[in-house]
Amino acid sequence: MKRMTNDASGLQRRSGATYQITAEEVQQYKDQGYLTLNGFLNEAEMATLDPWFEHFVQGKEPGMGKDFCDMSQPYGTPFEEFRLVNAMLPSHYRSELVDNIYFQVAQSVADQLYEATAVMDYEQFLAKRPQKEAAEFAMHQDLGYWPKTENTWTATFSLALSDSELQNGCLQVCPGTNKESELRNHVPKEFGDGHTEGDGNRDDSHTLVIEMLPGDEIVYLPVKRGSVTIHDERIVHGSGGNTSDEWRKTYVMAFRDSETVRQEREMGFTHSHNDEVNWDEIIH
Ligand SMILES: O=C(O)CCC(=O)C(=O)O
Repeated sequence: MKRMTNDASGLQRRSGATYQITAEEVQQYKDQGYLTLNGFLNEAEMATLDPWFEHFVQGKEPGMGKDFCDMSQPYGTPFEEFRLVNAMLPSHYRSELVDNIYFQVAQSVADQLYEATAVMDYEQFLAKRPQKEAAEFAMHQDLGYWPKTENTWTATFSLALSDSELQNGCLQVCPGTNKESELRNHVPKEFGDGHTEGDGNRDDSHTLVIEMLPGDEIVYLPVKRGSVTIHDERIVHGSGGNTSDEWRKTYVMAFRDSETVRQEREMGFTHSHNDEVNWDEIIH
């Protein structure tokens, strides 16, 4: 394949399901813990994902339990009041999504970012309702949500199904935090009505939050529909509310080392909110 420059468009970089990235981008991911890749999927490919996204975020998939929830509010919030709609593990519920084109192209990039074997660990659909200022995804490090494993390598892709902008609450990261030696302390999010997650047992909500430090600099990552951001497991990130008249729609897919995923499953951890695990015991 021909050598690519960082500003080459997606169309120039794609060959079948392979999206070629540059050595500079691999290095940027290692150093800075995030990356943006434009033109990841074309419009025809995006159109194969849209109906499934709508099916899930409109709450049409039965039997999801806590896998269908609002990440900005406690479990049990009525659907009509959802702000940050979250549907976990869509391809577990609908086999039509297994091995979809997004997965294939993301796998091709994960393979270039990682020198060992990267496998898809989990995916999720996220949608922010229009004019919901409180549809925030609380700042966190992904590792704060996950079990302790020796190898923590991760590449989490966020595919924009709608243009993702500052006004509708695009992803935001704190560069440099990916290099911090210690993971920050994650605590259950408080919901302002005296309702917390409840002693960290995750019965009431899944959402954790960290304290931001005075030196934390926020960089916003707006992307067009069909483009992706990728972030690692240590970078402090989250997203703001949606003050626009349009939905923000995102398809998240995370790749981790194959042995890490095997260890997670051995602990009974699948990234489903319905997992019956002792969260206090296994989580970082
Ligand atoms: O896209 C967002 O709003 C946040 C997603 C996120 O935090 C994640 O995928 O780890």
